[in-house]
Amino acid sequence: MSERPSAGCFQAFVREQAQAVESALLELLPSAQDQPVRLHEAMHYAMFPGGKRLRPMLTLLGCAATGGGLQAALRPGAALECLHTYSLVHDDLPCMDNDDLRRGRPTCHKVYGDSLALLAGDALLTLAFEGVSEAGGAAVHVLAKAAGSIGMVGGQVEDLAAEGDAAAHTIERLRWIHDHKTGALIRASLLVGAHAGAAQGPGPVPTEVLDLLAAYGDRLGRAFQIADDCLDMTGSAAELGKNPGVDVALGKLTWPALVGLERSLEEARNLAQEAAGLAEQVVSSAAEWRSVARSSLDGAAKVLQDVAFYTVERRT
Ligand code: GRG
Repeated sequence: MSERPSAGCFQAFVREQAQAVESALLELLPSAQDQPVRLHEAMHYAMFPGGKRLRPMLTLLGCAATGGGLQAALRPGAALECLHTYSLVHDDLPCMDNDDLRRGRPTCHKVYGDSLALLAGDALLTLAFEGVSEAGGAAVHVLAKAAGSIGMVGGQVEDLAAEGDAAAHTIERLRWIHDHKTGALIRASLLVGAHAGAAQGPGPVPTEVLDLLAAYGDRLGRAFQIADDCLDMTGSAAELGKNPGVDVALGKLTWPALVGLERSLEEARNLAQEAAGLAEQVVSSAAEWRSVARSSLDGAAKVLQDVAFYTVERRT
């Protein structure tokens, strides 16, 4: 495997953009003092302080790597984080994974009760569509597909079904679950960013650019979920902000359960390497579309490459 490019530049990007992302989130959410206060408090509780904010960062990167200005991607990126947070709130409910720790604190339903946590998740999901609408109809379409029955929710359904069906555990089934449960939203985060930045472009983003960005997102999503499966086995509650060992306890279909930790991490690193190669192609085709120098997108390409490796090596 070749050397990791520009190690650390994704973390520098996150540091630079973190404040703007938090501000966009605060602007998008109704105030916690608005009626109904308890509902809005529950939404704020789930959102702040957040986790890694990976999805809004990917929206910003999808925009930057295709030549757009970051400002246009901030609210759409906040929308992706709302949708992601809804999925975590629902995932933690007793009828799903039944978890009591998330982002280092008691889960939303432990504090606000099951009904309000369910409704806070619903409200975050709906709010996500308000926020993403600012990136145009194509972005709304991308998010709707990624979040629904042929995307994240479909993946969650198959993940739950696989829990009680150890005889049918295969790599193919696992890849399908990961691509839908996790990958669909990661890929959508990038694509929404590209659509958001197209307002300043010479027209809609060409299919070729979108396809390359989607292919990059597919690799990133797979690598991310493999790393997540491994961290469930090797991470601590302090590192993860959630209880480790849940996958094993629930008899979940995971990469380490199927092929072991070492082979799982090797697969994740190979995917990151593939993603890094695709990042080069994304910016080259975007530069051609916008008729700008390829070198003007070099910085974005490096961050896009680095986030792929960060995804595998992270401890949180
Ligand atoms: C409609 C009832 C109903 C359910 C919605 C809950 C659900 C469908 C889907 C859940 C999908 C899910 C939780 C996938 C796991 C994805 C994943 C690895 C989440 C952790 O993401 P991080 O590590 O979290 O980015 P932070 O806290 O850092 O944002």
